[in-house]
Amino acid sequence: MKRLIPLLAALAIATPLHAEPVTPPTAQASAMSEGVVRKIDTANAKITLRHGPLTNLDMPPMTMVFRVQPPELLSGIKVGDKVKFRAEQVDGAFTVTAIQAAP
Ligand SMILES: [Cu+2]
Repeated sequence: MKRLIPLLAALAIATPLHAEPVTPPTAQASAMSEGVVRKIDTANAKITLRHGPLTNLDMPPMTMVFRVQPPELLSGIKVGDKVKFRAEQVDGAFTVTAIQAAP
């Protein structure tokens, strides 16, 4: 009986804690950033967004003007919309290359 005690203690220590579920990162989610439309300049294909962190551009949250390419992306977007968008640097200019109103 005396010899059982160390064995039980070892078993108790060896009992695994339940594993954390591993959530694979979604490529789509990491590529799109969040923002709010502050201003739209259709004539010049520009949009002012208050945006969250842009991980792909290493940019902190701020309000700034982006070029929009193609300009047709602006149709269906209006001031005040919460949006998900993709920003890239195109010819040195920060450019929105995809945008959609977020629910
Ligand atoms: Cu910015």
